[in-house]
Amino acid sequence: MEFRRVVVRTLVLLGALPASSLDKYAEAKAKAGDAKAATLAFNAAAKALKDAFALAKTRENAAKAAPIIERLNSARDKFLAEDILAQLEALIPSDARMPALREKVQSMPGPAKSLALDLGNNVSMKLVLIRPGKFMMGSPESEKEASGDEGPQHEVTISKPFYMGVTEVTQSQYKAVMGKNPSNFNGPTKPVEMVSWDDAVDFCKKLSDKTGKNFRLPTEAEWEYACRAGTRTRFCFGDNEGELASYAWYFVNSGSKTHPVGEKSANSWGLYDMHGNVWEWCADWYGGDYYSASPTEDPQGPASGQFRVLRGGSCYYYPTSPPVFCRSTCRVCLEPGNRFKDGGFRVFRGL
Ligand SMILES: [Ca+2]
Repeated sequence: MEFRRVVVRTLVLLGALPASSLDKYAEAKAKAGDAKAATLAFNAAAKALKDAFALAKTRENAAKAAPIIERLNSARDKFLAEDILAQLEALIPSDARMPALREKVQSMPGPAKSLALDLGNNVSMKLVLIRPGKFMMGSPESEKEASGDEGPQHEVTISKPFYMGVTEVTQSQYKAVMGKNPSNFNGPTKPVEMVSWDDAVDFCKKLSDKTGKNFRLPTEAEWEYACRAGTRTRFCFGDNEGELASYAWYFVNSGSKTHPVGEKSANSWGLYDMHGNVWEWCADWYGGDYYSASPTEDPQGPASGQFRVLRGGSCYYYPTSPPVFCRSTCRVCLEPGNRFKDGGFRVFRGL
């Protein structure tokens, strides 16, 4: 009973503090080893930011959200501040506080827009920052060549910014981390292939050990969000498969072999070969009916399964329409131990 009173009192006190102060308080408590107080403060900070976001949704309340932006200071809050500001721009663009708020948000520190990892022996790996947001995951029933497991199309929130490998992991990158190159189509700047899901996860673990940062495979949702880059069309550039050769190595132009990464056009978020070249392992177990009941925020895939998901299509021949597997929403799956000559991956890193 006493503990409950303390928790309630702490929450009330924390609720009175602005979000960025709560962040600092939580960090101090976490450093001091007081996990309970740190968790309470982080939760209260998250609630304060959610409240600000809700306030900024109606004209009537928008002005109340302005002081909350004034209190946001950490790089972690930059995207949220930008989102709230965008809503205020739509609701109260002439408010007297807006010029100061615009300046404030613009001057807030933000995470680095890209990362370049030094893997040794003159080998590096580039990642690009992807901001959080909402998108429509999966295909509408009307989409040409959509299959049943791509629906129902549903809104998904990617709640945190992240870094995504600009290209598929190359053979030189794989060798720099793992000390070997299992690929069938040899070439240092070609994507590594003949790697199983387990090999890809192992690579991420070794890369994490090497760099001290936490790398992993993207979830299906993160992959599709990054592939779409804000689009709702079959491909990251639109619906017209006649343009696919500008963005992808696929059966029609590849000669059924892989090509050096990054030779085709990137999508609008700076990611290359999301369509074609090699299939890309994602973190998730495959669930054919997963979309009908998946979480709306940061879905992680089914808790268990037999197969892991692959995305994006490849350079190789398939006995159907060549562009079909390159679509942003196409899902295929294989057992995690499978290695094949058009199967690779790219890496994900949280902030
Ligand atoms: Ca690819």
